[in-house]
Amino acid sequence: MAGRRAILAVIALILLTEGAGQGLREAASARSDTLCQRGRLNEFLPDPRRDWNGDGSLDSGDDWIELHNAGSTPWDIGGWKLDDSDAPASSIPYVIPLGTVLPPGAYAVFYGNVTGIDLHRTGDTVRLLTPDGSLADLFTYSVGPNGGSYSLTDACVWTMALPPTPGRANGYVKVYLPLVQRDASF
Ligand SMILES: [Ca+2]
Ligand SMILES: [Ca+2]
Ligand SMILES: [Ca+2]
Repeated sequence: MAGRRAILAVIALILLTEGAGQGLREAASARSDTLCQRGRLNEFLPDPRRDWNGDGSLDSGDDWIELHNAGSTPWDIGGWKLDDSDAPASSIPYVIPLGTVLPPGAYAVFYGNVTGIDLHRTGDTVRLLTPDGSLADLFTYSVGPNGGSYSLTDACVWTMALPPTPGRANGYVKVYLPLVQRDASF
């Protein structure tokens, strides 16, 4: 064959979240359908290994918490609060600015440099509180995800098995590998 060279492949690696229910490293808590179908904690990253907030430094400011409006109506999160463990020495809750509204299907990410919340690397509790301080959602973890995030799957189960996706749907993303030209003789 001329040149004995061939374009071997364009590989579209598409891993879909539908399979996320299998092989989870941690399925810490299944949650009620009611909670999963409305506004909720959706993902968080407690042990950053990169400059997630893009401010040029790597520190606890790169922790982040993601909220998601899984409901069908706008979610006014102004006045709602984010916090870590409610232990006495804990930081005070972060109050989401008034006027913050998440449309249906939207995501919002709150970084540690804004919230002042430094989630513990090896274990902590992430809490979402209503404006009156009532507990709306929480997740407690005892194993650090080593630079990764805890994500809520489509099956509404927390897992460490998915890559971090701040501001986007949880799950694997489409990765298109470049054209590869190789000598077909080997
Ligand atoms: Ca940073
Ligand atoms: Ca942290
Ligand atoms: Ca996400």
